[in-house]
Amino acid sequence: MGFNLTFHLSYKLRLLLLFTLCLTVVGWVTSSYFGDPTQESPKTKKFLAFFNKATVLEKEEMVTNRASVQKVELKNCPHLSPYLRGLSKLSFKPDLTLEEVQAENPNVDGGRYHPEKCRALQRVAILIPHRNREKHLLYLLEHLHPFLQRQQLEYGIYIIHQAGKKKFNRAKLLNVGYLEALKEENWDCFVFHDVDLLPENDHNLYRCEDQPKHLVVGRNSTGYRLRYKGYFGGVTALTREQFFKVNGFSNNYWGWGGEDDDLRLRVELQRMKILRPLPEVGKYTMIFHTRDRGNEVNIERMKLLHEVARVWKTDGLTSCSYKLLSVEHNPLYINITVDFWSDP
Ligand code: UD2
Ligand code: MN
Repeated sequence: MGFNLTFHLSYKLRLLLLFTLCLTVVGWVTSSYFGDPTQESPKTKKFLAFFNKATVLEKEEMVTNRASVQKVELKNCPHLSPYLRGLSKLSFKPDLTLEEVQAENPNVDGGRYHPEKCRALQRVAILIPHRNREKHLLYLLEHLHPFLQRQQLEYGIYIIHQAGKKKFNRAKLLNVGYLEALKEENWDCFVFHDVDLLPENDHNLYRCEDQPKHLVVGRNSTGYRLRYKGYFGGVTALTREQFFKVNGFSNNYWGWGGEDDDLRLRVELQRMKILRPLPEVGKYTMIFHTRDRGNEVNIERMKLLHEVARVWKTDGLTSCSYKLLSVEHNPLYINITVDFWSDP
């Protein structure tokens, strides 16, 4: 019986204890649910702060993730840019400065640009042979940057500057431009561009086709007519592969003339065809100039033109040797300065 009483008591006690425990738990739970939120315990506060921070971080991460996804998933730019204006009248401000042109082109970074809102269809390197034509260069930069941006291209402008006073070699400079530009970007398309030629119509697209393209159909000085059949001078566009296939330009044309016809022969030897825009589209203004000192007419040019079929494989990109003096990334262009050893 004594045993029974103890058992009974302890059983009641245990029930009571259990009941009190339940009450405490219910009380605690309800107080933390319905209690004054400003009365949170330091522990709860800490937890809530951590939780809030984690949520903010997670939200931020989602935003950045979305941004990077957007970058990867940028849509291709349209085949025809909506920003084209057609034929435009060119103007030449006599006191134009490089600083002004820089201020007009805040989106160009180290001579390069790419559209913000879409993925350019081609990456284009513009190669400009240069010596002692600073004023022409300034007008070309002023005109070409907005022109190329209206065409929604990804591009880089390279000035290949021949140092020293040796005879000028336009073609070899352009070979250097191709080789050096490819060291920093795998450009799809190369536009070989005289410094003094300004395109008048932005429908003249600075991108490459499945055949080499001659962009200058006519100039102001020649009544906008093609100079002669097969003429391939001034501005041409070849893909990386097309230019590689012809082994680039010849390196042997010192002084004025012939190097453009040589390139045309190389293109024809590879059974490629030359494309041209419509006359209305392929209009250029050439800034007036006289023949430069150090670029006298090359009297060897006819002889060289007869040898193209025999020498093109060994004279060109594969044999282009030069002394690289500097590569500078200026705000509006990449300046490559070279010197050549040989001079006839
Ligand atoms: C024609 C061709 C050009 C080239 C040249 C013969 C056209 C529109 N252009 O130009 O592509 O075939 O005949 O070589 O048909 N340069 C300098 N500094 C110099 C010399 C030349 O920067 O001291 C550069 C400059 O980019 C110039 C280019 O070489 O635009 C061609 O020389 P040019 O303008 O004297 O020859 P041009 O107008 O007869
Ligand atoms: Mn010229």
